[in-house]
Amino acid sequence: MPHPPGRIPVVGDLMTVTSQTPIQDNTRLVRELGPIFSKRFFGNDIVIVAGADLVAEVSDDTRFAKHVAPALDRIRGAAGDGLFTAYNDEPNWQLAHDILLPAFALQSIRSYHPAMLEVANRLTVAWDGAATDSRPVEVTDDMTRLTLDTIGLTGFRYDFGSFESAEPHPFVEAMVRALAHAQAKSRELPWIGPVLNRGADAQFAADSEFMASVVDEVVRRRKDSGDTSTGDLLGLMLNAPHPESGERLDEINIRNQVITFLIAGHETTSGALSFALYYLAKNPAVLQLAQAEVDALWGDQDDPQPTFEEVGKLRYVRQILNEALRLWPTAGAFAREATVDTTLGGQYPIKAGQWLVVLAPALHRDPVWGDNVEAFDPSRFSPERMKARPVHAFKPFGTGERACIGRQFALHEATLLLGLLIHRYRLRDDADYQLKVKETLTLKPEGFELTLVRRTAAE
Ligand code: MNH
Repeated sequence: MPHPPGRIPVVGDLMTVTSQTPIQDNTRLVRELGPIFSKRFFGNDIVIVAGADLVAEVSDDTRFAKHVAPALDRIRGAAGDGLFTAYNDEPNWQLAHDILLPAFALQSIRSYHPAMLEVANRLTVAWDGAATDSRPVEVTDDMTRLTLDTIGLTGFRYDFGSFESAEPHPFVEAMVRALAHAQAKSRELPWIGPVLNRGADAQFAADSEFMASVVDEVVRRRKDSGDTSTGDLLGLMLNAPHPESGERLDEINIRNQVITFLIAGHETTSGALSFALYYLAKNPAVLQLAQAEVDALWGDQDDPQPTFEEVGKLRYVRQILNEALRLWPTAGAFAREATVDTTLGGQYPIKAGQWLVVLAPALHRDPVWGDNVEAFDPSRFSPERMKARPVHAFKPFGTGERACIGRQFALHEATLLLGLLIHRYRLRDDADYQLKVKETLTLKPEGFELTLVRRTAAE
């Protein structure tokens, strides 16, 4: 199997040890080494797959299943057997999945729409102020405020009030540090690493404890309210029995689920929105097409309040999001393990239990996407062009039964917001921002600012 040049005995492929940007490094390596390669790290081989054919194979649920890879396993220190970090054979996965699935039915997402809109209005109030003062906005920070408040209100009827504060909510700070630590720990040097990282480990424990205390507060408030309805995530967690067995989630698992949803429910959507705005600012022709779409709905209205149905009509805006998620899938990698002895690509024997990493940014640059894969072109997601492509060529939400449960939630929230922003503002990239992608398990543009100008009917 191909591997990076310059492999060192014992240590292995050194690049792995030092890098703060493993996803981007590995994506570059795919260009040099091809659609499958291995990386060695102190005697452990990690196999990375990125070719559309190979990913189609590892997406075959009769041969492969989700694997909780080392970096994700570290998150279990905070999220335990919550849905995202549960092992396949932990009974709480199926139990929680069945109990919580109704929170992601179409009718439920419809019921979240007013809260999503309310938070979008918080953002436009803040951005209108910045526009009036010609003050640039920190796009990524504000997208994080928006998505955190949205999951708080819709899932838990808890208000983080992120726009009322100049600093991100302390939950976000603890979470970002915990995720970065999990990424770093999974590539820590043997023996010396745990010693060097002692301080960081203590910080991770403190951050996990702080997140748990936020969760306990969220849960306590609901319990104190005497509200036992099952209309949102927290209501289902606390009050819904399993539809068949009648079994309920226990207290520890509820805590794990709340942390899981507070993290998974905002961090990746925030990045996706930030990348979409970056590409809109850099691609005036795309922005113009999107403006035509939103103007057809809301024309010269000064402050439109989109309905649930209208968000479904923003087809081109949805394509823009998909194209942003193609180039920068904000959960950049997920892992699969063989459930049987098998062969990959007709030549690589894989033993049952062996796992591989699917590298989404590299898959999304496979030749099936054409020969100009770096170009931002939302028309790739027109219905005709989608039909012409292999289904497994696009995996921003993972695959199989452990794929993202929040996909429709995220797409509704993000399409609503992008539609509103495109209608309301001209996006000025005064600083000529050069994309720098920060990796803390998830991907986000770092230091991205925009200057906004309110649009008037004619522009
Ligand atoms: Mn989400 C799993 C990406 C938004 C809740 N999510 C996954 C996986 C990917 C992913 C990839 C699979 C990981 C793996 O195989 O190890 N998720 C995203 C992206 C966005 C996103 C790119 C936004 C854009 N996710 C959301 C939102 C929520 C959410 C919003 C909740 C409201 N995701 C989850 C949960 C899981 C998950 C929970 C774990 C599902 C399971 O294993 O049962």
